Amino acid sequence: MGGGAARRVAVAALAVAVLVGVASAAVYEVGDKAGWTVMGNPNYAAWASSKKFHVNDVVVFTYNKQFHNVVAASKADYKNCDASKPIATWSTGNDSVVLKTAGHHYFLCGFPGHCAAGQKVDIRIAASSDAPSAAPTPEPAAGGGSKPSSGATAAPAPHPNAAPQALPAGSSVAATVAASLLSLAAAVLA
Ligand SMILES: *[C@@H]1O[C@H](CO)[C@@H](O)[C@H](O)[C@H]1NC(C)=O
Ligand SMILES: [Cu+2]
Repeated sequence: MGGGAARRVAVAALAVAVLVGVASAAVYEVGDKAGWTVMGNPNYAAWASSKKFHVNDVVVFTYNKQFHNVVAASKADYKNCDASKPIATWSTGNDSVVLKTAGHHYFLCGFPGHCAAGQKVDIRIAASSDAPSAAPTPEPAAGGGSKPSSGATAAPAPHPNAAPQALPAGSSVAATVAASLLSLAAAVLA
């Protein structure tokens, strides 16, 4: 490979690296190595407070689906360990949840007794983090029937080729840099 080609590859690789860095949010395993369980009574409050969550971060719940699940709950239901009115439920045993809004995201295990035994976690994204909106997560309307308002949804497939325009707000400066690098790479490769 000639020097010119090597340089082109290097520039393209740099542009891709910047793009990927901008597009990727942090991914956290809930409970770290312990996972999502009641075995050993993991301290999920300590786990959550040890992280600094941002909008679009991903939390992964890994567990034996025969014994556990993941329920997104309102603050009141979280407090009362009431899994009867889930905002959303996951049950594959390996569930990635994107935290799409600032504020609290409440999760608990819906299996009898597990939440009361401590299998619950309150994941809070500070309003001052680089959120598209500083508004806290609204409480779901009492009585249910409304659409999930937590902003917690199943993780979409990763988009390694996502265009800079598709990037979340808050990374606009970095996205602009990435876009410039990409155009540079495109120009050099042309
Ligand atoms: C969970 O899913 C992710 C992504 O699909 C995969 O990379 C990972 O190995 C899975 N983990 C387990 C414990 O199955
Ligand atoms: Cu459980």
